[in-house]
Amino acid sequence: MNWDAFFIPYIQAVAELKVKLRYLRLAPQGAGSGPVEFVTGRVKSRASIEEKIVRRHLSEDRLALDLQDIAGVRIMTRYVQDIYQVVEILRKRTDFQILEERDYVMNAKPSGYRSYHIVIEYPVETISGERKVLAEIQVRTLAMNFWATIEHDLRYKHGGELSPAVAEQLTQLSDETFSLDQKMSEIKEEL
Ligand code: 0O2
Ligand code: 0O2
Repeated sequence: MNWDAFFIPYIQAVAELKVKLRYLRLAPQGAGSGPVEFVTGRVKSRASIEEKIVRRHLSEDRLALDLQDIAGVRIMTRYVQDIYQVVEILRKRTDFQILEERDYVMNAKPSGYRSYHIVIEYPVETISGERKVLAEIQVRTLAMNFWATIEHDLRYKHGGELSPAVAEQLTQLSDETFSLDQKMSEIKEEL
C-alpha cells in the first residue's frame, strides 16, 4: 500500500473544505458574525486507520469506500440551534453531495457523545483528473466540543477503554453540558 499517494486527495479535500467552510463565520449580510465560531480539520492518521482495519476487519483496497472519515472537518457553533442552521446551509451547497446524516445531537450516543454528522462525497481535482472522496463533517456546539475533546483524550490515554464508573460519570457530565447548552439557547431566544 502506497500510503503517501493514498493520502494526497484527502489532504487536498480537508484543506479545501476548511478554507470554504470558514466563510460561514461571516454573517449572511457580510457584517458581524455568522453561525460558526471556528472550523478545524484533519486527515485520519495512518496508525488510526490501521487500528480500524483490524478492529472492523476491513480490506485495504476498499478503504476509500468503507472509511467515511479519513477526511474530517469539524464546525463549531455557539448555540444548539446554530447547528441546524449550519446543516440547512450545507444541504443547499452544490460543491459536494450529502450521502448520509446522523443526528447525535438529539440522539446522543450511549457514551453521551453529541454532534451532527454529515458524510459527503467531495470532488477534488487531482493530477489525473477528478476524484471523489468521502469526508465527514461534524457540527457541534462549543460545549459539545469541550466534552468530546476531554472524553476522547481520557479514553485515548487509557488505551481506548474507560472503567464503567468513569464512563458513567462522563455520560452524566454530558447531560450537564447539554443542559448548559440548552440554557444558553433559552437566554439567546429570550433576548
Ligand atoms: P483563526 O481565524 O485564527 O481562528 P490551519 O488550517 O493551519 O489554520 P491547523 O493548524 O491545521 O489550522 O489546525 P485546525 O485544527 O484545523 O484548526 C485550528 C483552528 O481552530 C485555528 O484557527 C484555531 O485558532 C481554531 N480554534 C481552536 N480552538 C478554538 C476556540 O476555542 N475558539 C476559536 N475561535 N477558534 C479556535 P486559525 O486557522 O488560526 O484561524
Ligand atoms: P477520531 O479520533 O475522532 O478520528 P465508528 O467510527 O465505528 O466509531 P461510526 O458509526 O462509523 O462509528 O461513525 P460515527 O459514530 O458517525 O463517527 C465516529 C466519529 O465520531 C469518531 O471518530 C469520533 O470523532 C466521533 N465520536 C463518536 N462517538 C464518540 C464518543 O463516544 N466520544 C467522542 N469523543 N467522539 C466520538 P473516531 O474514528 O472514533 O475517532
